[in-house]
Amino acid sequence: MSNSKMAIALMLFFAMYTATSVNAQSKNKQTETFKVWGNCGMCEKTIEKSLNLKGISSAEWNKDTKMITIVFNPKKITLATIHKKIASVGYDTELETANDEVYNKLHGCCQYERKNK
Ligand SMILES: [Cu+2]
Repeated sequence: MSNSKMAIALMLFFAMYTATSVNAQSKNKQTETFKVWGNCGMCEKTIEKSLNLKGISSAEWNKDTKMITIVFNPKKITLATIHKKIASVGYDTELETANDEVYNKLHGCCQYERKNK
């Protein structure tokens, strides 16, 4: 094989290799959307900050719709853990209810109307 053919073969090999690993990565990504009770922009910061964790690539909460969209790697973090994390900073989710004590410590404007317990 000539040198230039060899170079092309190598390039093709790396292109294929890269494509395969990108594919494998996206297979480990799961996107979930669910409701998180809350009020304002400050809530948004608290909620999203609580999800600054290994295995979570993005977390976006919308104060108008109260819906959060999370992109995560289910091999590194489970959806159940994510719900618990949000509840641990004072916010009710569809699956978890925040502790009253934590809720009471939220800023006055953040004391949203609780979900029906
Ligand atoms: Cu708030």
